[in-house]
Amino acid sequence: PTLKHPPSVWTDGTPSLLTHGYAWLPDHMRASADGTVRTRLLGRRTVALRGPEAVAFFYDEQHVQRRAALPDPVLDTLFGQGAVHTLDGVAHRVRKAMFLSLLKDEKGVEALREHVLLRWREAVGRWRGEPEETVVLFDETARVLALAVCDWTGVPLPLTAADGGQLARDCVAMVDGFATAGPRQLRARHARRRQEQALAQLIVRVREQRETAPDGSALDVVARHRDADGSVLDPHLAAVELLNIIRPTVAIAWFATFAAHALHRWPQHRDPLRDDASGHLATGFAHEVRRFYPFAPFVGGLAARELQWRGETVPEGTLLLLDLYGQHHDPQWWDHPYRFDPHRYGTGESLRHLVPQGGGDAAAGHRCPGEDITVTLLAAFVTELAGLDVSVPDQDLTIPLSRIPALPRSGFRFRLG
Ligand code: PAM
Repeated sequence: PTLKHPPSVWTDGTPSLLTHGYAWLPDHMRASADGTVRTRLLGRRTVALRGPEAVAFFYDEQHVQRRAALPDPVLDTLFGQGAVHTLDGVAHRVRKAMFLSLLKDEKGVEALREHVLLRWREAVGRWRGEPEETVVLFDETARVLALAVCDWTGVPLPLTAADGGQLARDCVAMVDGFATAGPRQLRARHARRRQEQALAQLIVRVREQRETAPDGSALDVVARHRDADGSVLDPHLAAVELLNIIRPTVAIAWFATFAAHALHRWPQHRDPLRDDASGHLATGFAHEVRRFYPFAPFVGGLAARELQWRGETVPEGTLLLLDLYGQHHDPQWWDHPYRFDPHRYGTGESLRHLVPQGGGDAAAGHRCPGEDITVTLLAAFVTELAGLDVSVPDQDLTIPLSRIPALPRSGFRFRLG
């Protein structure tokens, strides 16, 4: 949809963002003469940027601060109050190191992949037992991921329901409801409250040694973590950060569903993926899914002081947005950006401009620390999905860009065989 009103610093863009979704910022960018968008969001002066130079500018810690940047409707649903996303400087680095420490050795990404494959094969076995049944891929991958991430984090099941269903549904609800003022926002808040409460009680039991957390597991590490000031996290905050491991892992279900959509839409990739012993093609496919499909529209932070951006003065406290989705479809950085091409990363186009989970450095800055997890698990799903013989009944596979987060409307339904 084209914008009826040009971007303006006089009118608030929030209602327009909520109705245009992923198209909002790219539409503004097209209408802007200099590739920078000036508007207001939630009443705050906002400047939106795009491109590699903007990524470097935005991820300079001297430029952008996260404290007070995220509004409550996002914190009360998606990330949690007090989360690592809201910290700056030393406090941020110390908390962030807790997340990174979980991915260091053989107990890290590879172990999580093994858990996911085990749970996935369990699910495939069940579907084989009921060949008439139609599977909704989004729901099933969310459940598989919820079970696997509990296995990996040491969070005992059943926390709320033995099949991982409730945890999966709650994590999905938290992500699904962060960018809306409608009923999905309320569902997300409710889901977060329920899981925070259950996990805070679990942390207390672990600390009182009424529950064992496997040595070095995420549950153990979060329960014992000390912040920059030397204090352990209060149980509620520990629950928030435990959820910041569990929920984003479950959210890989969005990418897995997009991958199934891509395999269905461009079936020519299926056979090469079946013969892809090295896994290179599956990894390229995973990257291309993360570039091509809509997930995080942009990231934001506040100007830490008065800044200069391309000769323009940006006042302290301005909300700075980095246009991730738009950058991934800008022909300045991508050859035929609307072509789905899993080979593009091996032939010149680099991962440098690929920022679906943020840019900069994961250890020093706010880039997602789970990016390796995402790529590894998504590539595993791509390989598994390419290897399955499925029939895809008629369904609505359109992906409305007006809805954040987006998903094929049907969730991708299929039958085995
Ligand atoms: C997760 O953490 O569960 C992974 C899913 C996150 C998807 C969306 C990320 C959006 C990023 C930032 C939101 C910024 C909103 C700023 C509003 C001013």
